[in-house]
Amino acid sequence: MTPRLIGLITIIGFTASAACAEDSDFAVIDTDGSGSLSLTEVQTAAPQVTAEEFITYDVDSSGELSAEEFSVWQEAAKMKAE
Ligand SMILES: [Ca+2]
Repeated sequence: MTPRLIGLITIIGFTASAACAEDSDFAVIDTDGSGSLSLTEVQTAAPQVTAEEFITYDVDSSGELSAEEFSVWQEAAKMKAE
């Protein structure tokens, strides 16, 4: 596989992941209603999300994503997809 093809596949994969996050509502993902998203909750909605990606946006290292952290993630995903 050529590096260019691998890059293209990465972009397509990321766009799919971003589109998925965009369609998901914070409250829908927060299945236990705790007001923050655990990695398990995020992966239930978007199985392609890695723990590494999750902690990148867990700015305060609480182990969960607040609504604010989640929206930062969505914005970042949107910008990368464009
Ligand atoms: Ca929760």
